[in-house]
Amino acid sequence: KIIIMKVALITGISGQDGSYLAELLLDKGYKVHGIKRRASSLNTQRIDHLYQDPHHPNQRLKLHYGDLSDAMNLTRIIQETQPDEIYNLGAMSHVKVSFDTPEYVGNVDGLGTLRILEAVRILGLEKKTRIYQASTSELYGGIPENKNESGFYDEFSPFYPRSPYGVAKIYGFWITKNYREAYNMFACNGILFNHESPRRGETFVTRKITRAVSKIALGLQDKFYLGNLDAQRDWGHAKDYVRMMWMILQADQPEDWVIATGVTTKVREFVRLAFGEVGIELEFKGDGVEEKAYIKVCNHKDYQLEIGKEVLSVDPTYFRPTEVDLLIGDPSKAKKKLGWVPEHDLKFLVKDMMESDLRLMKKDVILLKAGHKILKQAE
Ligand code: NAP
Ligand code: G4F
Repeated sequence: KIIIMKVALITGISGQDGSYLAELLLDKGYKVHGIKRRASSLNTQRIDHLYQDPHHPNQRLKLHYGDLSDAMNLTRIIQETQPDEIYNLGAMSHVKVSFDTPEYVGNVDGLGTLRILEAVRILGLEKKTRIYQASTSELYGGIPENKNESGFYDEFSPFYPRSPYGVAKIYGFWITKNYREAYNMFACNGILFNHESPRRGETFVTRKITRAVSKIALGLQDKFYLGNLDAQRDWGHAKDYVRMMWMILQADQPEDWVIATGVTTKVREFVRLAFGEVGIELEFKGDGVEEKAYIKVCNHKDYQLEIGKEVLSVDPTYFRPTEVDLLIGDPSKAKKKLGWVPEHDLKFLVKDMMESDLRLMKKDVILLKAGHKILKQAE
């Protein structure tokens, strides 16, 4: 009996989503190819556990050097791997950083999507290869009047991006839709709202919080700084969202899909929840840039911090030139048509991230005791 193994190609395989998606596809029996960038230091920590012996005959994960700014390289990799499914997750994905590197972001996040689509077309793979494009809730820009009647952003809500990242991603969204319509390609956008995990990049707000709270609880750091505490995000767990990426490419028709939890939470509340995981209750005082958080109650036997200690201040460095104030999505279409049900809620997410970062930071306590210097705070 011949078993036909599906082949997937993932750009951005070394990122948060790429690593969970690679795990999922390998579990499903896929051969997985991933594109990684050449860097002066190792950048595959999130997938190293999947890639222990590249010489093993049963190794179903293969990494290729490449970059979304290099059309020849992408075309060659697609030609060599002949994928059934391409997941275009590669991107400079930090909204604040995109204000500092707008041309680069336009090239990689916008034109990079075109390069993938065009390579598939040039190689005559339009019928064979299905394409998932990592679109984003940043496309909506949080404009209040663009929400639907129930107060959510859905597949019909107008876009109004508020950063070079959002503007580049809107090109990726439309070029994907255009290639679907123009060349009958199975190319889909997942409009994903924020999703986090213990593997989230250290400079996104949730991970910055769980890392800092863990360090403060363990006595490795006194306080930390954030930007806009009033921003609201619809935060889900990355594991639920990569499952949906795969479901999108198994659907009968190529379409665009909103993936979200339907619940929105302020950054300040995320801070409270993270401290709650180490038995600490906070008191917030002051307004705007003067706002600070202090320890009000501390009742965990392992984490004893002084009542009244200042643990958080606002630093305007982290404000964005244009902010997306509030995001909340309606995933009804994905639930109804594809049967997607998220398995994790915000409470679980915070717990998962805190447990992981506490484990990680405890290693720093051991290093500190051995006389090593400790990592600087992530920005
Ligand atoms: P991430 O952790 O920042 O990972 C991004 C990946 O893209 C990394 O593997 C990175 O490689 C790679 N990359 C960056 N520049 C590249 C380039 N020039 N050429 C090729 N690869 C490049 O992002 P994520 O959270 O997993 O998100 C995955 C995708 O979904 C991104 O496109 C993001 O914009 C989008 N998205 C994310 C969310 C979210 O909340 N997480 C929501 C909506 C949409 P290195 O490891 O070498 O840096
Ligand atoms: O965690 P963030 O940096 O994520 P942001 O900007 O929402 O973007 C993420 O989600 C998008 C989906 O909507 C993705 F497309 C994108 O790739 C990325 O994954 O910031 C969340 C909020 C913002 O309003 C920000 O102003 O938190 C606020 N914030 C407050 N203090 C901070 C900080 N954000 C960061 N990164 N660092 C702070 O100190």
